Amino acid sequence: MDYDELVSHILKGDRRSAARLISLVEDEEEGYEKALKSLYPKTRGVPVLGVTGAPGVGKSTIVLEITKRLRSEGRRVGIVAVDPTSPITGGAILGDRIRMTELFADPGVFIRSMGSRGGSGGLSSQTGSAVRILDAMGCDQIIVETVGAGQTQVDIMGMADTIVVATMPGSGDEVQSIKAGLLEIADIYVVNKCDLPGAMRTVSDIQSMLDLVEDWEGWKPPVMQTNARESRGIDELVGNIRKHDEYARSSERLIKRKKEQYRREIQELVTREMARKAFSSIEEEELDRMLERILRREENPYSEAERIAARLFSGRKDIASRGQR
Ligand SMILES: Nc1nc2c(ncn2[C@@H]2O[C@H](COP(=O)(O)OP(=O)(O)OP(=O)(O)O)[C@@H](O)[C@H]2O)c(=O)[nH]1
Ligand SMILES: [Mg+2]
Repeated sequence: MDYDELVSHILKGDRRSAARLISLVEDEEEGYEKALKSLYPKTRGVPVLGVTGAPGVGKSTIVLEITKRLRSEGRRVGIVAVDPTSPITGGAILGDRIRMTELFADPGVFIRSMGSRGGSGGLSSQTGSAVRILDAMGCDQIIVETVGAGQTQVDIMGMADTIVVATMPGSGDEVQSIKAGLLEIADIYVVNKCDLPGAMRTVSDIQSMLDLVEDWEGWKPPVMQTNARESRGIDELVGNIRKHDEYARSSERLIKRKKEQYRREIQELVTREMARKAFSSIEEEELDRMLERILRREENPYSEAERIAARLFSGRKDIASRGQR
């Protein structure tokens, strides 16, 4: 893989190369870090919008509508749809594909889906890399859509300048779930599907929840109504997103959030790097003998893990010697 060439194509705005590098990152292909290292200084830190919320509330429809507005201003938009619960990657979460088809023909829009591929679980660092690749490729705005799914989602949202939490009229459970996980991170609340009954009620539920917080330190999240399917309320939403972006760029809150995101990302990378180093120093046969000992109850996984980790720091080459006790 010629990473230098790939990087230079991406910097010229080549979408296919960007897609390729994102795949290499997902597959943890040998040497991909080299490309990311040389891209990082070229990124401009373009605005990142996060849109999150429960399944089916209309996130993709909102993203589609926002994107259409940005496109009418000639801005290039990169969209990353993340579903931490889905193992499907490589650019296709079917639902998003179908709903966003009208954007696929537009060369000024780049859409990518990412899921968790079991195993290493580095979804938030992978999403961070995808965002930077799109930034380096020349996108002026990046939008990350993620389904509400616990900590991973909160982590991923950490890279956004502005976070929209979307919900829809209906059960109070919905508002309850916002309370549980998303209150901390929301900059703007959207009650989508306001054409359905109960929208006002949901708005006032969220409002009264927000009223419990005494000090908003400069930004109290607005609660908005949209009907994304009919493109209503979107201009106001885009207006509030811009307002918040501007506010955020001048506030400590965003810096804190981004530092936290980088910290998690580095943690993920260190963990993976150490595991990789530790395992690459073990011969397959040696590993197999170790696993046999564990199976026979002569050894336990905890002590073996400790020994392997310890070797990283001591520089010792073999662990087999202990087997002969
Ligand atoms: N009535 C009504 N339906 C809407 C509105 N916005 C979106 N929908 C519909 O709601 C369904 C789900 O919309 P999506 O945009 O795919 O929702 P999502 O939150 O991205 O869904 P996931 O990504 O699967 O979690 C689709 O059938 C949309 O057409 C709205 O404002 N009113
Ligand atoms: Mg969606």
